[in-house]
Amino acid sequence: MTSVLSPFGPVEADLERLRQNLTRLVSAKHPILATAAEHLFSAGGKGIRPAIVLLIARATTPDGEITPRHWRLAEITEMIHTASLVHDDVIDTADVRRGIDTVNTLFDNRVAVLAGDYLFGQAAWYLANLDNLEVVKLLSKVIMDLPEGEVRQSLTRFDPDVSMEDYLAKSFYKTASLMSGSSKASGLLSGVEPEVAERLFDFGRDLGIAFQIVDDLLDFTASAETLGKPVGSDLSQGNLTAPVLFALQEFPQMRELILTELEDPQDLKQVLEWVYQSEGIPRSRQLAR
Ligand code: GRG
Repeated sequence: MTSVLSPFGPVEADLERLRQNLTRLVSAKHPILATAAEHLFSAGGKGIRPAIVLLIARATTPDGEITPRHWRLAEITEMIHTASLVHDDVIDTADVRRGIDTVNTLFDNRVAVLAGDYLFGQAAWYLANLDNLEVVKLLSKVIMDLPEGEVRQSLTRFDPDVSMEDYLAKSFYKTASLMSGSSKASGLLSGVEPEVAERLFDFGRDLGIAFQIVDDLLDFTASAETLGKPVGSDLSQGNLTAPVLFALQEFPQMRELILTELEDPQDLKQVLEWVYQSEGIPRSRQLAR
């Protein structure tokens, strides 16, 4: 539903068209590969990344129009994002994504890895066809950044010595790189001045970091219905998310608890809840602090 307060209001109908286009663009010949590659598109997703591309197009083209090349960039951006989700679910052995079965659950890990590869290849194909070398370089760098972020997350699980700098770097690679790269690319396709293109990159980067922090908080506080996946899945895997980083800075016992104290030190959600409880902070106020 379109809300007057939604920042996506001006592109809400465009996003619907984009979702239909994405399914049509999958041209894998083998039916299993085609079904697997389309699977997450069928559940939609919030479409934040393509919405940003389309909004920047409207703000930077002379008549506020979305050109065919901006459309294609929005589709490429969502393909890259979806490919990374498909691979991420294999790494995390996740069952549910966007409220439906993950590709690895619907088929198996082999098909999911190949479907993610297919989507990355398809994104590269359409990217090359945009015929803009600077945009190709920008988004190729994004595709390199995604595993950079994932490996940083994987290798720091349950590590209470992770710093805020580590957290911000990981969040940039994993989440903000795609938002910054595609924001700048949208401006470049409109022919904006280099200085404006850099500001668009900064905008996407800051938005991406903020988005990751909110995503981390929701993993601790939301409900499974609103999240489209189980709550606490990041914490139960030992990811050092924003509320953990905050508690590590605020409460000295947090570090010790992660290392030793709890019966099951592998569940950071339990550790966090225990610390908030011992500090006398009711659940309703945990977010407000
Ligand atoms: C590039 C080969 C290659 C591998 C990718 C697995 C991996 C390496 C990267 C994972 C990157 C990842 C999954 C980051 C998570 C970012 C994030 C906050 C996702 C959730 O975004 P939403 O909430 O999702 O916008 P929807 O479903 O709404 O699109």
